[in-house]
Amino acid sequence: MTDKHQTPLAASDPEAARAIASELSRQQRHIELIASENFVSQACLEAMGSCLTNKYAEGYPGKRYYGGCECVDIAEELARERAKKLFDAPHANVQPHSGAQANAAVYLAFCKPGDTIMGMSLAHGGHLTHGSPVTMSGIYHNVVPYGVREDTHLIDYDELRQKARDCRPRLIVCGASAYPRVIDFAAFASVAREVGANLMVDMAHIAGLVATGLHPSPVPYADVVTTTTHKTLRGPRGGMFLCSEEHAKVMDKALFPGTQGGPLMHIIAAKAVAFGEALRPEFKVYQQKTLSNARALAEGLLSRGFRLISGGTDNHLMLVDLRPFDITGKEMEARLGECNITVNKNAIPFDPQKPFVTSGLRLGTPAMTTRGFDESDMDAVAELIFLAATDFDAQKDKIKAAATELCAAHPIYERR
Ligand code: DSN
Repeated sequence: MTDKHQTPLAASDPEAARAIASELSRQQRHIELIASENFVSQACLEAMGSCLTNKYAEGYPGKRYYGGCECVDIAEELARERAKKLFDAPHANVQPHSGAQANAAVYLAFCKPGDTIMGMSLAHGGHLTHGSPVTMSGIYHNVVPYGVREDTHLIDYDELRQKARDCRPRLIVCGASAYPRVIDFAAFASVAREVGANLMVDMAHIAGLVATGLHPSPVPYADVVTTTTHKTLRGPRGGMFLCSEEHAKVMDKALFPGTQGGPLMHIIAAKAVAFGEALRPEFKVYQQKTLSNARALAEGLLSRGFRLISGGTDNHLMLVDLRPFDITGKEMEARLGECNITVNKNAIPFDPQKPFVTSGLRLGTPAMTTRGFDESDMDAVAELIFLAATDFDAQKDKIKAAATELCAAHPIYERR
């Protein structure tokens, strides 16, 4: 091996090293309220940066298309077995590179081009890969969306059933990326059974809550459950699916070779590490704090005059309707970003604004709970958001200083 090949990053490629160092510094100095983000453990980071990235391992443990897979087989078996235990699932596949890839495999396994699928409308809190016309799911299938009720902002289970009776879908997709309430998986399963559809649940946002019993599990109800591994589950960026033994073979084939090639063995090792962490009692305590912090943030916002979609939250996220303050999601995202508070603008149900402007913000507590924020910190964050909405020009320096101070009190990835 040449000397150059063994040179540390900072010396070998200062430009790339600087980008990474800058991002580390940004993460340390900013309050992260993007509901789908989190901070992985040092152990998980280490696994991701390991030599397992060098290994081709197409196939599955014990049945690979390459030699030399005996060590990565151990890592994948660990991840699979821990995932099964965590979610009490008969079969787990930890190879999806992302949630979108896991979902693509389900469409390939259960649907043909032109089949009808139902998914939650993106405009009501659904996900792109649940039938949006700009994705494969929407391009290849006839999509009938369902949504939330205008008066309660809760999933309209009556509408779902009526539409399913009318369109007889091949697959019903359940799951959301901006829905703050508990999802009734039994109701979805009952509709799917009635109309002879398969049911896929994408639990990406709430997987950590499901793993710890703080949200009902979709596993007993769905033909396939998909998820990402990096949101509330706090693992590496990636995906996974769970299913019964009955669907295991067709689903595994739909993932590889159906939609993916070589698995990312370093990421799979990191999934094993994260699932191991999630099996420990302290992970449940973390998830409980994520929920109490979400409630504290919601109450802090409501008491300062913000409106929340559905009136509050049962999970780790909330959707803020900014219209009482006469400001758009786009503007609030920019104002908060200027003050070291990272959020994403988000359409609210029946939003009069365009998707790139929006009337809402989506806020979540998984990341800052990992950093050790408590309920009083969340109330302080609510106050900063209020100041940004009402008195930005006069208060922006004060907001930024307060956000920086809160971050400094809860350090992350500092060398000891
Ligand atoms: N983009 C993710 C989110 O932010 O919710 C979903 O995949």
